[in-house]
Amino acid sequence: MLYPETNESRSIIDLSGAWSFRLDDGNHGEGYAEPEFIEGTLMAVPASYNDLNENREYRSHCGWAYYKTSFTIPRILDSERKVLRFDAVTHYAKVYLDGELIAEHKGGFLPFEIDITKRVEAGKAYTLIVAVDNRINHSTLPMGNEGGTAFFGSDNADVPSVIAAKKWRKPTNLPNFDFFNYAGINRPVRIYTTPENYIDDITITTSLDKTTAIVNYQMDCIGKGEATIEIIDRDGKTVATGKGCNGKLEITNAKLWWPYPGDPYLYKAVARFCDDTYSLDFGVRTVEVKGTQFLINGKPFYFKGFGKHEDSAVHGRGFDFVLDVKDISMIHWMGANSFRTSHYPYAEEMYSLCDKEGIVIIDETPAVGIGGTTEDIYKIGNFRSHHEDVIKDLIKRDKNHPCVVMWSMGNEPDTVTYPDSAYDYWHTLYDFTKALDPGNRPVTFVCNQNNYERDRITREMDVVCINRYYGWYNLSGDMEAASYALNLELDFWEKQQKPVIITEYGADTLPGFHLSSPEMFSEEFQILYYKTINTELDKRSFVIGEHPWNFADFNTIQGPMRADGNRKGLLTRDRRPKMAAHYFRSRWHEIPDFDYKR
Ligand code: E8X
Repeated sequence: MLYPETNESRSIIDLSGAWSFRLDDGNHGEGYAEPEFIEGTLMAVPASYNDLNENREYRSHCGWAYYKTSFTIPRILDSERKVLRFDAVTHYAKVYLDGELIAEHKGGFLPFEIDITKRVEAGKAYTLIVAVDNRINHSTLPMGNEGGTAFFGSDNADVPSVIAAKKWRKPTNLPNFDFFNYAGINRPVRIYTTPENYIDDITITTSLDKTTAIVNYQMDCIGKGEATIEIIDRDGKTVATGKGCNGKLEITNAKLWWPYPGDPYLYKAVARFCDDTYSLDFGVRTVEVKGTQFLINGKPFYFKGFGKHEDSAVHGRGFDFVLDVKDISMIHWMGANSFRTSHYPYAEEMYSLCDKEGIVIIDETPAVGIGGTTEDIYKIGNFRSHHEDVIKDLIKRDKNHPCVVMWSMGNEPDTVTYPDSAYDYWHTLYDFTKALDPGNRPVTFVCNQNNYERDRITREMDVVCINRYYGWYNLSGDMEAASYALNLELDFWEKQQKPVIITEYGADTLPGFHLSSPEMFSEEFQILYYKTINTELDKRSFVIGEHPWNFADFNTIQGPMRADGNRKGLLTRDRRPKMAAHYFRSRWHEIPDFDYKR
């Protein structure tokens, strides 16, 4: 799916700004409210609605919320094809144009679009209503607990039965994941135009023959006409051209895309079809898992970076380009070279920044929280087809980004309570994902099941990605024991002969809390924790990456284990460095991006 662009043949009408808004009051049908009901309250789009009003309901809401705006298409665009595109509506959307339901979409982190050409006339005003459902359960990704327990929240069981029996509380929307369930129109809404005959999608894959790049392209063209493509280098020089909707081009003496501080060289592909034009940046680079190494352009890469979140004060999970630019700056400042889009696909703009800045991405689906029940989630849950849809849409959206080097099918699913069901689910999904990616990238998922001998799937992934908290959640505060336990596990992984990335490890830390003798939550402990674990990781050549959890503090549901959210950040939520950020800055500027482990 192409990201909207303005050029000689295409235009964009941005619907960002102030929309009318109303939380459902329980008296409306499933996802529709009359326009007059939605009058009155101000809401910003794009943004999560949860932190944008002082009414407590905005954070505890469970169900539908309604947004309303209006638009008019300029007469000069009357002859053009018109498409209404939502970059992300979290988690379920119903879209009404002048009262008519024109689309529904499940999934809160990937774009969807509706061709409205035949539904609108230039010069006329239209009312757009979007109903947004924030409910999460065993059929959604991320997964919720349907009135059960929150990831770290209190459990119904501890509510005196006499109260629970009276069902004193409204339906709850408890997450089985550790981030606040921010909801709403979280990313931009636009109407973009194309000519009648247009380019619907472009796929570019590259390979290398010595110093010549082989560029395979496929343009999905709608309508009748001639298609051409032109490859332009960074100096504006045309280095290859082609005719037809698909073909193979060669770039001699090609410049490769390298992670920063290497040169993330980008070429521009200019595709033309009839009167339509679309320009797409792409990079020439190879990715391959070989033995226990992760090769980029044939060289063993070492992942230095983080699990992140799209999370900030006031915006919630709402798109914040300014923050993305700041995050890129902090990533460079710390000497990092990568991050995982934990635990959902991020906004498209961030991937384009990472293409330009040479920052490597592990691209993750919103499949987090699969488990949290004593029953077999793979039997009682109803999420497989949605999971496949999400993977299809993720690859369709991100397939051309050189910064994306691996797909993560999900985070911390239960793989040991019912290991056979888990194996059947994830093994087949791995094959499904592999088959979909034209770029043939490695595929993984991220596991936190400490019972690594009972978990039969993690070891089958192209790269073993494990979240481990020895010294925090287990052997709390005892770093000597943590080091011992970690080594017992690393001995197990050594035998699997797979590359291993520690995709999460960390300690909640209160900035400014200092102790002469390190104890949990102090800044000194966070550094002791990382120094201890990193010393052990450095001894293992098959460990090819370290991603502390988390890049920054982030918001979660309230609960006895969270003091103003999750505080494991190397940075505070407003991106100020804790002492551990300075520790990693000096460590990572010393560690090379390639050939760190021989
Ligand atoms: C944590 C992280 C959480 O924020 C992340 O989204 C997933 C969790 C740790 C592993 N991984 O809690 O800080 C969970 C351990 C459970 C005992």
